[in-house]
Amino acid sequence: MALQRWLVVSLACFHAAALTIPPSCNDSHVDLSRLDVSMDPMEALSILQQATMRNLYLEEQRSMPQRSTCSLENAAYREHLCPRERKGFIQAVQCLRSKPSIADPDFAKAARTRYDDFTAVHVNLTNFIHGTGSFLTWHRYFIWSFEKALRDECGYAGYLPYWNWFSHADDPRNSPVFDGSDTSIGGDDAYFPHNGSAAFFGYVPLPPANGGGCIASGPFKDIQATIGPIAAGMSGMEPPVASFHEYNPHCIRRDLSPHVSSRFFTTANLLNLTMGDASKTSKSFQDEFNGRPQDNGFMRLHSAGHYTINGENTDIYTSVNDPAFVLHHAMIDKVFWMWQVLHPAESRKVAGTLTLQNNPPLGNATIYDPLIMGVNADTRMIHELMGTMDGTSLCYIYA
Ligand SMILES: [Cu+2]
Repeated sequence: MALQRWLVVSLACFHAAALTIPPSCNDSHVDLSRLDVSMDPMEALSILQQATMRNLYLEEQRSMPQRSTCSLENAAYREHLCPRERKGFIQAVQCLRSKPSIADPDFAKAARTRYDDFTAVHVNLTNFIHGTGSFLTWHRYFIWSFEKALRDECGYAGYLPYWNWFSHADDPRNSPVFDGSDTSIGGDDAYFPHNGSAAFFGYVPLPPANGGGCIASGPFKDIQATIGPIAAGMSGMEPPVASFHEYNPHCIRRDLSPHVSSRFFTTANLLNLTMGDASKTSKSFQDEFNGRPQDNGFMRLHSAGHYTINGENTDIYTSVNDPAFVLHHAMIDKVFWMWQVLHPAESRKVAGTLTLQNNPPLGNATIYDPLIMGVNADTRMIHELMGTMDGTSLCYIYA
């Protein structure tokens, strides 16, 4: 039944992208020994996806019929969207950007729209949700809340798409995500001369690419944000605001660059995270995902996404202002989900501190720490966001 449903969902839009990731739920075997650092990362991702689905299927067979209300039969699928579906997603994001903020002005004085309510909670909590034990679960809950708002408040019938980093890693400008077409989230085609970006708070200098200007194409052409910038790493950006409560209309800049994506969106990095040394423990997985700035600016996949897009994405506080944020973090969540399913013994553990760079030192995170979403969703504990099919509000998987 689960296999049948997968086919129905995948074929509904009849797009080739989904068909390249076949369901392997009841295949007899997924040969993980085929994984090799020399293979194309898209192929490696496909094999990992098949192995993940097979594990979920086998787990479901073992635990039936006691399983929670969430199953492969009724779980939401976040998948590649065909152009028509992408338009639906884009229209819903635009809808959220047109609705008034409902946040308390004491919390989000510069917010004007429902979209800004999401930026605001990310900004206010930045020092407690990055480089911390809550990083992966907080951002999982964040994009889920965003997806829920699109569906409940803007009539979106689908689920979140994700930016597949490994497609067009050598040429992100021509990715369907960023190619400037009306089914993309826009490009970076307004050239703006600048001196590049300084990643990791200045540790890692990056060269400029060919964009850098405001979004000048696609459905988010000329959009403005009102919160920030606060700590942008790209040169020439508007000066930082004195306070994140300061109302500061400014455009969303990008400078799509293969410099980082071609170096870090590799098969070796994907396999290290999901099956290699970094996959062994919850701590090593999170450390590797977040990067090791002390190690010659080794970025890994989270930071690599932000510094492939550049512009507003170089601001750890206000990167949410760019609609690309949610697509990037959906891909992070997909890799997190795959790792969890493939490493069940470690998948429910949390590692890390409570503050960015442990400053101020407030101790280690536990699974009972709160994940705060402001007006966007109820406060939950970390352990409630650990599984995407655990019978909490979450009930989704990735295709
Ligand atoms: Cu973040």
